[in-house]
Amino acid sequence: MDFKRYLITAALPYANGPVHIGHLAGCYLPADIYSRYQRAQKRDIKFVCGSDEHGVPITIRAMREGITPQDVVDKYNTIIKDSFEAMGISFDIYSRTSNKVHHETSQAFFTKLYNDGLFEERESEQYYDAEKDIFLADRYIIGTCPVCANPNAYGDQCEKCGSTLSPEQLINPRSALSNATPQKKMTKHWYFPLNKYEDWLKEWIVDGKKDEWKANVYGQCKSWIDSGLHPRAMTRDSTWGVPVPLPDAKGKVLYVWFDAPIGYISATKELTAQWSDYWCKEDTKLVHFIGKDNIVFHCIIFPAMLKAHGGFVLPENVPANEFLNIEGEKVSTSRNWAVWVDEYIKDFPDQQDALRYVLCANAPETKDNDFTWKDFQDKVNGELAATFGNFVNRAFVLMHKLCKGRVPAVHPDAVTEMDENLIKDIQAAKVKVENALESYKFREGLNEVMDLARKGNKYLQDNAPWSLAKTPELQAENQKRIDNCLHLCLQLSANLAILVNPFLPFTAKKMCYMMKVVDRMLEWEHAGKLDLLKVNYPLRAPEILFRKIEDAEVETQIEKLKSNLKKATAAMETKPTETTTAEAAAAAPADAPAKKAEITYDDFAKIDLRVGTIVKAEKVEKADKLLKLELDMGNNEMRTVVSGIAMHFNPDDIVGKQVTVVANLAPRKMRGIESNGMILMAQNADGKLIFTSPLETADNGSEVK
Ligand code: B3M
Ligand code: ZN
Repeated sequence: MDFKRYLITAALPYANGPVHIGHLAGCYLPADIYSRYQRAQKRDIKFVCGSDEHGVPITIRAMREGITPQDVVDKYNTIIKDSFEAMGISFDIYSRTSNKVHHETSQAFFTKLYNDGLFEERESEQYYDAEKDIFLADRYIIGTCPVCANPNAYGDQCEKCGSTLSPEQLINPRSALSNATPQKKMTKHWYFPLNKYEDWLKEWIVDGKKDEWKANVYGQCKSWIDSGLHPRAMTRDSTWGVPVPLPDAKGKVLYVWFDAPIGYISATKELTAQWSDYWCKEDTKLVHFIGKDNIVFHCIIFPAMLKAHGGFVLPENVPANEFLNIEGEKVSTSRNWAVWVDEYIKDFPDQQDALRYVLCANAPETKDNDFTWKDFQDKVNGELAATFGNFVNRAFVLMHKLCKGRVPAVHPDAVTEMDENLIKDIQAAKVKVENALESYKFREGLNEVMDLARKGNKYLQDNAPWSLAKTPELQAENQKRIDNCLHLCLQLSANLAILVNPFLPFTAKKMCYMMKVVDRMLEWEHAGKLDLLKVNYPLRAPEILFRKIEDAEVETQIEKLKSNLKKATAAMETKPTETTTAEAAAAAPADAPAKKAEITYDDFAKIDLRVGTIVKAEKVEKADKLLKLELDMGNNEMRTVVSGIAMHFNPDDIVGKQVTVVANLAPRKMRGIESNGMILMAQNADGKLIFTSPLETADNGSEVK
């Protein structure tokens, strides 16, 4: 289809904390590159985003900081917005879901589905805090982790050991609000019948998007659809959110994943009176940029909602990225293992493009990728400065020195094959970058731009105009070659500015200043042209495009990461920690038990599972839940493992039992005892732990596969 307009969205970040560079790499940077490119193509585009200001993570943060949820979102909305602006993320609007227009839009959406008789009403039992008279999301239930004995684990996850939990698994569960023991109480919710859209989704995605969507996105969708879709509750018991617009829904709000994507619509409404052109006309290309943890919501649930409502376009593509790790480890906001954008900007003012470059060059487009400060330094110094910056700088310096500061003429009688080849390269680069960007391959696109800069450097080196001008006599003799060479280098610089503009807009702007051209030169149609700078036009002296990153700066950043981690880990010992994912946190009424995210075989293969026999078990002093176990691991190896099973077994009863041991788990100290591994057990619905020893006795130390 020939699209007349583009509607580009980037995931609405939760306003419960600042954004980190993983967020940038995951969706905001690619979305911005794409939007800038489309604008340069002079296409009709709207690029919308805003803060996601509802959901449990925000109320948790408020509780912890002793402020209201409104205070939380006001604070972080500002920080996030400023970070994006500073990094040059060029939203047409950055809105927020607490706005009136959003409340109205999402309520109207809900009401339409309700009036169409779409929702199923269901009653289910839900945890409840009788003291505070309030239903409790899983996150609001705190207790001791059965795996690592962390006394402040959440009802959905232990942030210390990373285990996924349900409230039933917690030892001594208590309400985070009052410390009361949670009870169960009936509550009513409205369910969206996702199952009824299964056939349609199959046709639309499984059959329809196979060759278009990225493999990671398509694969996740297919596996969701293949495993069967179920009705999903679209309301929650909470005081924070968009109120459910029904008379019998006091104390209930829209599920945050119901209202948040509608936020894209509300933001467009706020942006333009023509919003419905972008949302309702078939020839709009709707593209959602997101991180991989949001795939199901954008590819399955939201499209089904749009379809059920009727009258809206559906996403043409959802180019989700994988995750960016930091220094080889997964980002963790609770452990403060992250590079925060607002801090980067303070530490590296005016180095936005350096970060944009490294994040795009390392973008986790097809698999998780790693950001390290050393690599940051290498890429900025060794590629950006040494290749791109160096080429532009030399072209300008030489032009000032050998061509009187003006764009030299071309002398047709002195054109060489090298000139002609470079011209072809310039023209080809436009097409290559364009193809890459149209197909969401941003790393490839950037690489093509750098490749052209590399070719420019080589051309300059091979032609060496400085050696043609060693003496005034020599220069006079060679002036035609010198002119042709520098003319071409300057036209190439202008082309580089156009091509790099979507990726590194601050740099493109500086280059325009140096070339004394207006921003219009950066329009995409000008790429590939060789008359962008007029002959005899005086140009400014070059500016340094990229400064070098010093060793000391890198060391400071690495130190900062480490000390942040230390502080956060110490804080975790004493109080419950910051929340990470909100979907996990929302008080999900009676949906199927949460599945864990899919892992690859390689992920699995990292775990060394072995059989061991408990030869000794004893209580750990002053720790009700812990047993210290001595395991015979075969091959004369004995191991100490501290396990949180003391509430379930007498030490004497379990001696002699065989267990499966996670044998390569990093050692960890508990109550002063170093634990070297973890034993695996099953847990019944009533919370009882069961040994899953092999039916037959295995040799100690044998591998479990
Ligand atoms: N706020 C989740 C996240 O930041 C969520 C995205 C909403 S997009 C409609 O991961
Ligand atoms: Zn734990």
